[in-house]
Amino acid sequence: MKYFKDIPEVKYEGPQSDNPFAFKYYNPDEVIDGKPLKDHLRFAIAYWHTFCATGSDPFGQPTINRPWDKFSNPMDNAKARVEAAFEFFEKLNVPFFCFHDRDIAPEGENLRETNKNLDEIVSMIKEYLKTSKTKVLWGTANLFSHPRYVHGAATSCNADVFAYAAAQVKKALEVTKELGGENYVFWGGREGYETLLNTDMELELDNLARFLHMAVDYAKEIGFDGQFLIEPKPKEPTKHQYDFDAAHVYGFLKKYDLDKYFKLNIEVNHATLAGHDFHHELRFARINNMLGSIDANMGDLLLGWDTDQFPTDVRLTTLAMYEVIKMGGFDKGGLNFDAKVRRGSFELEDLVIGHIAGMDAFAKGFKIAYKLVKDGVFDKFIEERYRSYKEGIGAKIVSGQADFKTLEEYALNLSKIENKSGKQELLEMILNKYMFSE
Ligand code: XLS
Ligand code: NI
Ligand code: NI
Repeated sequence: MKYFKDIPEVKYEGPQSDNPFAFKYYNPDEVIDGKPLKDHLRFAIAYWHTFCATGSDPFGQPTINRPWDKFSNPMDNAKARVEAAFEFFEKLNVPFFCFHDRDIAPEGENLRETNKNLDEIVSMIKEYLKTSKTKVLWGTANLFSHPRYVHGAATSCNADVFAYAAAQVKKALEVTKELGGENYVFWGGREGYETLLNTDMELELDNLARFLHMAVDYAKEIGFDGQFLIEPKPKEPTKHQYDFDAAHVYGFLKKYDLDKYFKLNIEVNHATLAGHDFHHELRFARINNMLGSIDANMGDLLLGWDTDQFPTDVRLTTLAMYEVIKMGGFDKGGLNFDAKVRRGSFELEDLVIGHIAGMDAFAKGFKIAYKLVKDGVFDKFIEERYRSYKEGIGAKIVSGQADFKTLEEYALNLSKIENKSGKQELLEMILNKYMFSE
């Protein structure tokens, strides 16, 4: 216990508290619907942002200097980072964390050395996990930072790169299994293109599917029973990412017979980059039984990139938790704070405060959403709105008894069509009422 010694253990103090190091709305042990809040929300910390981010951006150098990054040897830094991470997990009493292979251990001279580095850190983490209350929500492989992935990994034009990426994912799967990870994530990294003038889109997509099938087969072979997740994102780093949004990924998985092995990891900021509400992506995933997990952050709508800010917008968290509750809660997934403190928030305590703000916003959102679901506020309205499909011609359409001819006959005899108001303003007013009174 040394890196965060000036920061007290974060406890629930309630909405009256002014203590920046206390939860105001997230009481982990508060039981709602027979389950403590911490099990509803399943918060996770993103190793890369929280322990590796330096605050550098395309215009400027790092602004963040973490005390665990002080060694000249990258393996010494990696070990110090593990110590800092578990100290941090304990301070926040957070149940999970997520990692990329390269966040926890540095690349070596070659793949053998890289794997050796990883093994060393993994055994260290394994020791910590024995006594820690924090577990692994998901693992993944970084197939985008190293220059070898300049043209992509599974969708690279270079078969050697495909092979290298396969070897990396093989190892990352083994490691995720060894650390007890409940999920394994594929985020597209550089799987996309910059220009079609040099791209065989068909081969690249086929190869991506081949790659994912190999991952599924290997997971079976080693007995990894975690949930596979794909994280859609429309652009950045490439101009066009193949895993554009939830609907794209769903179509891709269906085409290649992969849908039964995968669910989706939906990220707020990726949804908005795709021109969707976060709510839209979650709803699409849920109704197709594809909602697996969430990368919890938020963007800035005035900036067109993935700013990965801590989610503090309660309307956003409410509508997100609404979908999670409607799906019956998370199974293996959770809420991973794929979020980083701003470049200007370079003090150590900002890291703690960022997470508290995010956890409070989601706890509050959960409570509001729970009431909305329990009172059937939107359900009742929606049921009434679609009532025409419960009887008469609507019932025939839904049950498959109608065809164009019967519908034409019906329409020819219709004297008048009457529509009703969609009442959007009323529903938004009611949503606000629930938000303000909870
Ligand atoms: C990047 C992604 C990434 C994934 C994990 O935009 O959000 O952080 O979650 O590779
Ligand atoms: Ni993410
Ligand atoms: Ni992202």
